[in-house]
Amino acid sequence: RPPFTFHSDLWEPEAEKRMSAESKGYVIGNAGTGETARKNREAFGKWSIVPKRLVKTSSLPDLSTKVLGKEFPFPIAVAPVGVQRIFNPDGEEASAAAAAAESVPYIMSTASSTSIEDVAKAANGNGTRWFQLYWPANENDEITASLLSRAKKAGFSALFVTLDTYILGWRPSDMDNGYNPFLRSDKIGVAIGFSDPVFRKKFKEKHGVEVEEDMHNAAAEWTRTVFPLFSHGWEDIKFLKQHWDGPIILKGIQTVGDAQKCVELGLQGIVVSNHGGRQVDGGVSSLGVLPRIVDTVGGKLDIFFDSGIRAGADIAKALALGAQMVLVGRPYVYGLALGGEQGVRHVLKSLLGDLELTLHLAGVESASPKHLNRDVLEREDRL
Ligand code: HOC
Repeated sequence: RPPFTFHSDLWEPEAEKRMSAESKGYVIGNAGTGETARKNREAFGKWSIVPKRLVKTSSLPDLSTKVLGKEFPFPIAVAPVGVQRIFNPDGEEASAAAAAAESVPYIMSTASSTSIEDVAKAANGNGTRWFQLYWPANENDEITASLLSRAKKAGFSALFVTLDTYILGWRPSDMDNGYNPFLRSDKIGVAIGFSDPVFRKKFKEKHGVEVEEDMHNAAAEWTRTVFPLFSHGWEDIKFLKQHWDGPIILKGIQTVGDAQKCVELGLQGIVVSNHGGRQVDGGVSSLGVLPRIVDTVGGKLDIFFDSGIRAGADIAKALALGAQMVLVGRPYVYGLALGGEQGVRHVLKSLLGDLELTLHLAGVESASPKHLNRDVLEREDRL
């Protein structure tokens, strides 16, 4: 039994006790020495909330936020996490249903262990669904177009394109386990690829057999398709625009220059993220780079944030520094491992309750993500 109230430090070890060595290695899997992941967490401690007193308020904080031209009741989204069936047999369907039940957008990973169409059915078509793309190389543009058209048809309304994962990082925990969930005997990460008509057609043309007749080779090919080794360039964004008529948000932005390019290209948003410290070791903290990016492009596109969120106060700090919505990743994976859909719901509800109380007690007159700003924070080293 997990401790009842969600607390990341308690739920993480409890969840890990229930996982296989591979699943555990995968979820904790940071790049290299773990320095980036560590800095992600430490960065939150560098900013402190300074509560003001006798600030007369008569209502609880309004947690609503506006992104992609729409109002959302809460400033969090469920981050794209792959292969969720390794944590619970209900996998992505449970997380998507939980997100819909809690009125939180669900971002579906290309590396899901469930197909696009099945995730769309999970919440009886309810809830906001966004699709995350691991972007195949130009030679596989036809596959990219197929994924985007399937996502559109299944009611996914925004496209989050992950830019920092053209190859997976140096992750000792996965390497020790010889772990690639796509290549496991149950091929758990390939649901989207194996159900894709264009991937299937191309595989047959190349190898003369159906995907099911040479599963191992097909899984390896799908791995190479979505993690193609080399990055695209800015000039390739036009392909995405031609094939996706909704909002496009680039995920993995860490520099002011890249954020400015997104504005120039007329994109709707960015996710300031370092992939939870799973890709580049010795990197900058995601929260550390957020303020300068907000100062340069804030108001010109929507700013999402992820990497290191574990509690309500973390969400409050990211919002106060200028993010409009925050993506929650590992915490809901622990909820999924411990309690399926209900576990994910519990984590989401707890984070939002914790955020609401934190803002309420911070003595902010208009404690809403829309009005929150740096006045509520101080740099700890300047106190
Ligand atoms: C080879 C399968 O974003 C991560 C994910 C990528 C998942 C695919 C792993 O682990 O950071």
